Amino acid sequence: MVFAALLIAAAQLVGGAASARELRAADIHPADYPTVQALAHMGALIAERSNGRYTLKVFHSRQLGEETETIDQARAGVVDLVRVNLTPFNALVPETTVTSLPFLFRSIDHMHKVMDGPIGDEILKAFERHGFVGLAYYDSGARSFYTSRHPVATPADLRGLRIRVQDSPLATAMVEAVGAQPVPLAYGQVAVGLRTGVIDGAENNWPSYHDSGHYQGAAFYSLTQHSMAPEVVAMSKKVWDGLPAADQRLIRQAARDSVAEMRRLWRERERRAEDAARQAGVTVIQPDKDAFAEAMRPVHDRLVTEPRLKDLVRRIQGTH
Ligand code: GTR
Repeated sequence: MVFAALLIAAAQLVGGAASARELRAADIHPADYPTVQALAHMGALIAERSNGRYTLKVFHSRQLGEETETIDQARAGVVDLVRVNLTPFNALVPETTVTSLPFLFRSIDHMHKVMDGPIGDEILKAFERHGFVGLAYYDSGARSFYTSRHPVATPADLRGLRIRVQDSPLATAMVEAVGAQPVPLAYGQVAVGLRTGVIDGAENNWPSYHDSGHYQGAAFYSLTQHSMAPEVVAMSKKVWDGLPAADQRLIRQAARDSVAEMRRLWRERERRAEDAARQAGVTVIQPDKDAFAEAMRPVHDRLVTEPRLKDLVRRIQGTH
């Protein structure tokens, strides 16, 4: 009896190993960044809950290229999952233009309330019409402008400066709205762009500003906090459609369950990055945020024209 049970167990092990499927995820951040750590956590949950039938390998540090390249790879099914910011998805998934709008979310709590609820689910669902399956949102804090030449306290201080933007029509329009010159540049080029003077500034959250060395080329950090667009974990629909429904559920749940761990890591890292940047001698400016909101206001109407998307804006603003 015992021997037979052992044989069955061994056969299952061999069978399990033979059919183990490696899912591959891409993230541009380094191995110790909260998004990458959270994906690793998600991978551990997937391996455990599938009894090793699935594993998740995370290609971090731009091993598979820049963010927009990894989006293309996922759409083609060459890579299974991507963790990217919502803004590079703007041109592909129209709903994400709404969540990238400047001064849309009133606070991180407001953003969580919206994205953790039915509106967030609706936006994740919208990815399916465009070749992806939205699984979960990860935190990204608030994005603020930073510059190399002089401190920025009002929109006028940005006038004429070359500001790096993410690959998105909205990001471009937002920088134009304050009279600066938008320069679309891959994330991996920003640090060197700032140091060499190819660009005069960029905008990002504390961990990206500090951990990617942007502060070394741009020592004025102005707390405009104009965007709170979170990150998204999305799967290739091509790959997804080939998986059994039970495994789809398992993967989705693991992504969702990794969010709490992500938020814990994020809070810690955000504080640490801000402290480190301040200690390195960065000048932090409290700008006139209302003036930035006012200057960027026309972007809402210019970029959000469809009634369906206008309604989404209204529902987000009306969430308390
Ligand atoms: C970071 C984000 C990245 C990337 C980057 C950028 O905050 O985590 O996914 O979008 O910003 O500005 O390109």
